[in-house]
Amino acid sequence: MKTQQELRDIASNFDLKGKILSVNPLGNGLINDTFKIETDGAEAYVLQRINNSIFRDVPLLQHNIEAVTRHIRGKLSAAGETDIDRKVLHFIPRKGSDETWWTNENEWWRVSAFIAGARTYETVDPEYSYYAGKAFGRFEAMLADIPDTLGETIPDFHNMELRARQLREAMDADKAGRMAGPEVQAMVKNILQYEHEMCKAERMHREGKLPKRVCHCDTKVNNMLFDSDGNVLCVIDLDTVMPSFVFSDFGDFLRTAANFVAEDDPHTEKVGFNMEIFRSFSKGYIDSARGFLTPAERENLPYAACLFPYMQCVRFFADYLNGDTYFRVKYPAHNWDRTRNQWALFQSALAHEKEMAEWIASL
Ligand code: GN1
Ligand code: MG
Repeated sequence: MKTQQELRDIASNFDLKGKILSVNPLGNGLINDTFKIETDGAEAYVLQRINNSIFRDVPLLQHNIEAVTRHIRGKLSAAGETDIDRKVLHFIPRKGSDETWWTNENEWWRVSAFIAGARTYETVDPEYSYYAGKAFGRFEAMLADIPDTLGETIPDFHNMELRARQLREAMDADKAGRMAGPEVQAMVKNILQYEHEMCKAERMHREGKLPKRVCHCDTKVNNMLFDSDGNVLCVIDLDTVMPSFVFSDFGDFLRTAANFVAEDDPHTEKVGFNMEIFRSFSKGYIDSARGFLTPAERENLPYAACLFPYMQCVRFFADYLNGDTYFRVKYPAHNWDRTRNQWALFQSALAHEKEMAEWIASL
């Protein structure tokens, strides 16, 4: 834990307006550490320590983010939008530099302008899901013609074949000695049964049937800012913006928004895939993405809705077996509860796959 003084010292490396009054924790991400900086002027800021053991190339990551935010700002202004500073993130350079990060070679930090009067939600109703679908579809649509080539900030981030391989490695190494239990063994068996089916996207890509596009890749519900009237302001948490399949953004939103409970709720009997959220989100998404989606992308959206609970189940499970080195945990069985939860969600999504396909075809 950093002291107030340490945080203020880090923040003072950036070109901020006003005098820093306080630096306090903000939000509940599982990877980076986030703080809000209050100043004596009109501006407030968000200070973040970028988790460098996960994001190994921070300059590449910040170049991606700057390219994306620059491109979106241009699109918004060309469309005659107002209040653009609240609709796209803005990163603050380090003092005396153009670079938007500060490092002591051990820790990496950055600062963005705080967007006032914005809220995040952990759950959404059907109406907000529709807006969220439109916003993520629009995000991808705006980035369809970005001139910059973006790097992969986490190579093969949503590659299911890699995630399955990492699970096998975790099983073989059994670093935390958690493999023996009968429930863990049953989970292994369940997961492996669907491995081939769930790796379909990678096969389609190799066969030239599925493109990579610039996607957000972390479309959790709480990565979207809404204003006080419920309008979407902007998409945040841009560290994972990179080339991927559109399935990433579609599937990961539903993974969080269409679950009746939070992703770590241990009461798996309450977990389920909410079709009402699915219908409104997919309608919004297709309303803005219709112009660029290929038939293969569109037809496979129900697969994407199943893939992401499955992939997240595999990732949480591998981390549980590795001894919780990746996702922040609050108690020893936290990743195990997340694994069971995502497995239950995957089962429920699978049961609705046909119904999803009919709905998508009707849009
Ligand atoms: C992580 O940082 P956060 O909480 O927004 C993770 C996502 C997972 C998510 C699960 C870089 O996102 O991929 O879906 O946790 N981000 C990274 O809650 O691994
Ligand atoms: Mg987040």
